[in-house]
Amino acid sequence: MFCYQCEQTAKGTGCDKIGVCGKQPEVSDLQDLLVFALKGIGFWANIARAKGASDNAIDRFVIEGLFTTVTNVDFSDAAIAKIIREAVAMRDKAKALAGGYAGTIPEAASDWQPGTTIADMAAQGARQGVINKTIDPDLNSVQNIILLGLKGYAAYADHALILGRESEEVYAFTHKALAAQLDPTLDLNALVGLALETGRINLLTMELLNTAHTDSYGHPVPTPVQLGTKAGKAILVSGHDLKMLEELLKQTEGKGINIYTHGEMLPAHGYPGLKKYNHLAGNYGGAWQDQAKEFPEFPGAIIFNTNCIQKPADSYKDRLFTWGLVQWPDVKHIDGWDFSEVIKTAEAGAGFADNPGQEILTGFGHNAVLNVADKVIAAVKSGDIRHFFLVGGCDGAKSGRNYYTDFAEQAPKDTVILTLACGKFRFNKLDLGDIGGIPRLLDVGQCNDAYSAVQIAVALAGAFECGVNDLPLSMILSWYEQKAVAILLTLLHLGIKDIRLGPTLPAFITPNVLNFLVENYNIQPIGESAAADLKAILG
Ligand code: SF4
Ligand code: SF3
Repeated sequence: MFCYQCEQTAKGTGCDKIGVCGKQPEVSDLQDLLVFALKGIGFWANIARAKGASDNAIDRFVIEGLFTTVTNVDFSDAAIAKIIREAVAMRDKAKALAGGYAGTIPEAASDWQPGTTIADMAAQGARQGVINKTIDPDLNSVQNIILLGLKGYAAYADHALILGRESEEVYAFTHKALAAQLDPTLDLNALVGLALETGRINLLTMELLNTAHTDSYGHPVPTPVQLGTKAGKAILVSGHDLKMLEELLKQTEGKGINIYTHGEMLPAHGYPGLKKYNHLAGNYGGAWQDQAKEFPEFPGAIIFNTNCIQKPADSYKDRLFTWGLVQWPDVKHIDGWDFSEVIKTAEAGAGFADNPGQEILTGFGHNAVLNVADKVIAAVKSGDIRHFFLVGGCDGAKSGRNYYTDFAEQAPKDTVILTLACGKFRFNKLDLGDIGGIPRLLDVGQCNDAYSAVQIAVALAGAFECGVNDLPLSMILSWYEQKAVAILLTLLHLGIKDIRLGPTLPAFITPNVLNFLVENYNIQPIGESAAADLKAILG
């Protein structure tokens, strides 16, 4: 195995024996074979589309296949082997749709067949890893940046699809970019162009998902979220999928079961169409990396609908469920929309007693923030707000991530912090007060709500008649998995400069590619201390 797609990769260079995330070598090799198969599908689907032919089943399959390989989604060798077999059938379908091709057919798009056993398939995958020694390392680096960006937005496209939204433009680009992975004639310029285009398509996908969310559940409104517990049986929902949460809320109504959010589900509380359920009781626990510590104490059923699942301890494994593309070997998987088994498990659990706790605020999507735009603009003009920070992104286990807590704590009182994604758990319980009624900490939502943050920044730039780079706004980002890569590409596509990124820089970026990013975008690693960075930014 060799995998270097996430921030916690071994020694900062790559996992080559077992994943730090818990991914077994065989699973990693199977994921590589799946990606290889998806490139082959992309090759043919891209040709077919140029001739005016497409197939929605292929389009959707590729998105789901890519999302399957995102960090902390699918740890099941049997599940991935099944998807590989389906992928080969999809490739043949795409090839038939393309109706012939006169050029050279790359190996990934040839008529290769998967081995009969999982071990055979893993051995095939081991030969198709992400490091391609036959090409220049910088080209390979940008190829992998594109691939990881595709994986990232595939997650968002999948959530949008579950709510009935999809985009031909997203599908067409995905196939084009997968095909490009097999094209040895593309030079660095062409690949960098594709990487920025990946960022544009991610923006489009996040917009699609935002529309799907707000059309289904209304625009988020500022909402206090209980961190304590309510008497009753309990189910904990972790992940990003709002539709799955809604279905569970419907199926548990009037049953004396309370639903708690975990991690990236926290912003669900801000949506009128979800907060209307009285038994959406609160948020339990911190970000994903704390689950092994927090889940044993949860007295009910727990269900993951997307990343980030970790190896479950025996103390809660029999109360744990997966849904959608998430799979862990020997953990019960709910296929479809019937959650009765989860409900039964919750009913058998002890449940919580009444124990009210702290309340935190969520629900500051672009609609809510722009509703008070006049107030915000006046506060900037009067000098009451000196600077905005977007402190957002993924959380993770590294100790260096304390930087983000320090940053929020030490940001001067005349600054406002916008935050999103699970990195917020580092500081969302701090009472940062307000500036003339505007809370100093605004939770914009999930990682995909980076779309909302972009809308806020663009609206502010419009109000001040300047570019986003000229706003008193600094972006302090934390990354962990591939959705963060997609979002970073979006920010680069928008021409946003001076981003500070941490806790460490990605292993898949070569020194030359990093130089390119520094020269063109002044992207920089977070500094030694939050205090020093705050001083450098604010002067
Ligand atoms: Fe290692 Fe991250 Fe890959 Fe897991 S996803 S194997 S931790 S690089
Ligand atoms: Fe977190 Fe896994 Fe990235 Fe959606 S839940 S941000 S890490």
